[in-house]
Amino acid sequence: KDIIPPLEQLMVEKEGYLQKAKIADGGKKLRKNWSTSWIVLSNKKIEFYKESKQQALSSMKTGHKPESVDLCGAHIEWTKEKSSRKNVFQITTVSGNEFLLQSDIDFIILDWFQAIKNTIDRLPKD
Ligand code: I3P
Repeated sequence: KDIIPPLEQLMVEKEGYLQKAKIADGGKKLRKNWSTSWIVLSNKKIEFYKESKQQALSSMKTGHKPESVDLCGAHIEWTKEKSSRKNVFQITTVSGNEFLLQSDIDFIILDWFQAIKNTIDRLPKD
């Protein structure tokens, strides 16, 4: 029998490591805590895995769920005010979750910004 990969795997648009800090959950401010995250962008959501791709793959087998962010109606913008770090942008979801993403490497963060922005722009706003 042919092995058919789950649809979600076919729709991955970009994946890689970034620095991530969640700063609000459902509109409620959180204490900022930067950590490295393996980030998987598909055509309608972003998944944040706590550590490496390896752990991400093994968590798929164990059924352990990553943090999943619905990009429908989300906003993305560069910010200089929310961090002392360079190359930081913020994603705000309809549900009031706020994430900062950062990389010291200019082209890496620019690629991610464009990819996420393109995904958001392609989605219905509500
Ligand atoms: C925070 C930590 C963050 C820093 C944040 C600090 O301290 O140093 O890295 O954000 O600054 O409050 P703590 O670990 O004690 O919570 P940046 O690295 O993004 O500047 P902030 O309060 O100005 O957001």
